[in-house]
Amino acid sequence: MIRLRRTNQGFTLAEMAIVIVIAGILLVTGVKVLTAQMDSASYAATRTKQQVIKQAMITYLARFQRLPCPDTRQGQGPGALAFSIAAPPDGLENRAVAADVTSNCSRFFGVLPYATLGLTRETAQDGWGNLLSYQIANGWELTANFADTNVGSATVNDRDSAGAVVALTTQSVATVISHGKNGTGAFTSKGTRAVLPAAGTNPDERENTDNDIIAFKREYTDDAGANGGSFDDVVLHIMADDLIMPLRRDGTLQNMNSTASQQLEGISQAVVGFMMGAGCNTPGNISGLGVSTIDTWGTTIVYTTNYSSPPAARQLTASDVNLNPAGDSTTTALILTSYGPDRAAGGGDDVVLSRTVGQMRGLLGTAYASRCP
Ligand SMILES: [Ca+2]
Ligand SMILES: [Ca+2]
Ligand SMILES: [Ca+2]
Ligand SMILES: [Ca+2]
Repeated sequence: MIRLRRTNQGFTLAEMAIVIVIAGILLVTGVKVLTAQMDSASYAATRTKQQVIKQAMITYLARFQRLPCPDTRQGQGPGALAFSIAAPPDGLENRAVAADVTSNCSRFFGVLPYATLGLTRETAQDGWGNLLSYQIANGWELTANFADTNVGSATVNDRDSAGAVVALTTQSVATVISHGKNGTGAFTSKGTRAVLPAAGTNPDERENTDNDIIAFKREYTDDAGANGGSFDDVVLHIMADDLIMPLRRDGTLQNMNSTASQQLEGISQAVVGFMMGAGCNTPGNISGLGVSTIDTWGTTIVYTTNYSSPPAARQLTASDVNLNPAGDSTTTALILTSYGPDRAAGGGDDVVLSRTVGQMRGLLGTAYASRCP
């Protein structure tokens, strides 16, 4: 009798071992793939949030002609970086003088002032849940400094293929920094701060955590032996053009000019009103007319009248040599000047309103005939 051969003899130990090894490889590979996918999702989420933040900064600049200072402590008090579990970041900017937007930033570097920018805290958290850091070049925090010709003064460095430091720019305005997957130096919404990157082995990531206007923006590398150390920070640096060009395109800057023109028109009318009640005397200055004399860029508007000097007699009279000619349509009687975005006389951006003697007479109307001497 022929004994049937068993067809299913099971796996030998050797076969089992091979299966386990293969399963192990597949598991490790699978976990690696999954981790890589999660990492890449975290990087993508971080970059998306940085673009949202850039848009919020453009909107903020359009509204206030300045950028916010970093958030360096809870509340709006001035002073050093001081977060704790009892006093975590609040997303509100901190200045040298508490809540005074005409005072400088107390620090160049801190947490992104998300609440001041009108953003949620969630928007200020990178793909790993840490708060984004924020760095701002000196001057951009003050409305009084705003000019559409301004550039920044912050340096953003990279490294070349030989590992030498090369500046991507020395005119960056602001930098929004994610401290990446390792999160070293990042602030948490709880008020804690992750241990700083080691100055010796990770100088470039370390540079992204201190209080100055220098930052590094390099390609990702997990090579600890690379010049400047490994690098996983996600850095968005914002140039003046990134902020100004959208304001040019949407007309915000032109609106500032037309606001200035309207303001000069209003002051001119107030001057005429004053003259009607003052025997056609022009005011000695325009500060007491009940209208604002500070222009849209924060500079005092200059008032000039074309009267014989000394301007003891400010009357629009036939006896005034400068204002004499009846119906004169060329002699200038009144000039109001806004120095424009550059806040300095000239430069091609001044906004000027000028009235001739004839125009002033027209504005005074019958008052000129009846009240002017
Ligand atoms: Ca704050
Ligand atoms: Ca990092
Ligand atoms: Ca730095
Ligand atoms: Ca000017």
